[in-house]
Amino acid sequence: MNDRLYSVKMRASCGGAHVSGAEKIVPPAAVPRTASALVERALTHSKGEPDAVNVKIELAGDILRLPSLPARTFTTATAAEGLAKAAELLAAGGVTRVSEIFALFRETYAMRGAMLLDADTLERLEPDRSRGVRATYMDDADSIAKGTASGKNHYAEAVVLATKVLNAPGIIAEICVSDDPDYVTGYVATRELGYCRITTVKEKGDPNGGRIFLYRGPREQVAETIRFLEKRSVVVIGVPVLDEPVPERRFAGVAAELGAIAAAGLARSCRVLDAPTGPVARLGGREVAVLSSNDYLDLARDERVTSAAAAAARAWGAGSGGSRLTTGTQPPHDALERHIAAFTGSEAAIAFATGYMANVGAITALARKGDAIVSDELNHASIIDGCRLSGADVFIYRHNDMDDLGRKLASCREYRRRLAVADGVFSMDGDLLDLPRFIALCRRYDAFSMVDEAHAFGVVGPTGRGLAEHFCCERPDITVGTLSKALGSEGGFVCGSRLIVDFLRNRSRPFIFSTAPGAPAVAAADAALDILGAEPWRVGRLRENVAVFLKALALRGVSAASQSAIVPVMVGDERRAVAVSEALLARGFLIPAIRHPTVPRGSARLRITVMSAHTPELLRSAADAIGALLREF
Ligand code: WAQ
Ligand code: MG
Repeated sequence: MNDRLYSVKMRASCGGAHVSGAEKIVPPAAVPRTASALVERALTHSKGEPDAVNVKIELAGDILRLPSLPARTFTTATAAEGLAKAAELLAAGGVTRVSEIFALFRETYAMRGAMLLDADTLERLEPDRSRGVRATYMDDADSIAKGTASGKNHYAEAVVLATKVLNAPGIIAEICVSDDPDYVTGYVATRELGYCRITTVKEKGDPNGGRIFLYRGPREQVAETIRFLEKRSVVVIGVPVLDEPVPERRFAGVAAELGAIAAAGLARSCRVLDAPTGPVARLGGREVAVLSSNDYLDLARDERVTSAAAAAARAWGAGSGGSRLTTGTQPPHDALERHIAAFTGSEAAIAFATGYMANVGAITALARKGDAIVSDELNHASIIDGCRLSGADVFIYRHNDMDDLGRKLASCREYRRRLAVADGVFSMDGDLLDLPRFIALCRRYDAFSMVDEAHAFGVVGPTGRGLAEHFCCERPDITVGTLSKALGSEGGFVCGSRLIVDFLRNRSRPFIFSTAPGAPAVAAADAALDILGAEPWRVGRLRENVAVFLKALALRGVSAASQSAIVPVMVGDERRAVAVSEALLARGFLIPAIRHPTVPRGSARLRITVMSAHTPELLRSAADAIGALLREF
């Protein structure tokens, strides 16, 4: 870079009033053509023909090189929209009293320079109020490198100016509206947000415009700030290329979709239950009975389980710090997997971070393009997602219709591999898979049998070991279970033969690419499994509670059936289901309305889950309320 640079400044006026001005910092060889380009610009300015043009050429002093502010564009359709955006940006930059600041633009028109305002008191700080403060001696490094005075480029010149201004001591923001009646674009610049172009900030034809610099700092420093703005030579490096403004339609599309969900009565949000997981919670400061938890055996808050989690956190850390195949496997992971295998009578087990991942991970590992999956129409979303992700051809059979399953399997003989998959307990209906026939059909057609026992584990079978125990039959090839429901912790698992488990460890992407569950959750599940083994009465208590509840509903004329701890009460219409659910909450019962897309449209329902910790009195009063409200609505 040439050491000697010249500042070339142009100023045009008419009848003594400022018309236009511009400047460049250029090497000596570029001075003549720069001067002539600026004069040409003065004579063709849209604000009018000048009667005097001043050109000043002087050696620039010491040059301060500053990186450009980042720049972005906001597309606005009207002046009002643009000013609202400017207000929002200024507020984000810590400037309040924005409307009072905008009102001052009525006074800036005749000024050559900018208003310098105290950002908080709005006092004028510049000594010459009719002239204002002029930021000068600055240019874009690129135009110096090229040695040219490129034609007027509102944008690049404004970025250069704003970069210098925001580097002046105490300046926290700048707002600019062009005084060119044909140029409606302006900007707000702050230190954090950079240069924010706003495509429309005034009406076309409006000659009013100006600049306001906002200062926050000691009064003694103001003179230094003005000296910096008016005298210091600055070259700005890397002015960003001006992007085509892109209107932000993507958010509008999402907002419309969300609006449609709400309009259909299907909006959802999370409510905060302010209590440990269990049969009672606090909701909005009120105590409610929870009849919708998956913590079937009341183990999530059991002292033995929470102590195991706390001890594991101290012994092994809160998180595992890695995936299972890198650094995430610790003694608790190994112990839990052996414990699950022993409890279920399987050769081996493999733990996943969630039950969802266990389903997706098993299905996508075992089936791919060229394979066939035969899946119950009411299977859980995680099974459906696993089927879709696998790339296999998917055949849906009618809910629990083993004849249909047989036909579908028979039609898939030509595929490389077949996998039949079903929920053990169907999560929205509470009924059981016909496991013996399911396994027999899979055998006949050499298909993998896979059953998700998320809602069966700890619930179904005399000691909670699931469907095989209930039906006194063998296990499917692949059993998926969860640590998050009856075991009161979090995570999922697959158990089966050593072959299958070894295969999943090598092929299951959610297993391979997820961070291993933390030792506290793993140790909690292990402790809960100990309790489940030692206290099978919990499973019996749960079954008795379900019987009490079903009988109470029947006595009140509400028909419901269940072979698990999930009791659906059919309502049908989505809004009616929501109304009943809300009325139940008002009476202190937390029972959600299950709607589309979880269940088919028009089959909305109340979904009650019974816990071993519910008292028969509570279950009877819940049945009372359900019966009364179904009649009322
Ligand atoms: N220092 C201080 N204030 C100035 C300076 C300066 N060097 N130059 C102009 N002003 C004040 C003065 O009051 C003008 O009337 C007012 O600002 C507007 O100046 O597309 O063209 O040169 O990204 O008309 C912004 C958008 C264009 C650019 C701004 O301002 C884009 C523009 P103008
Ligand atoms: Mg102008």
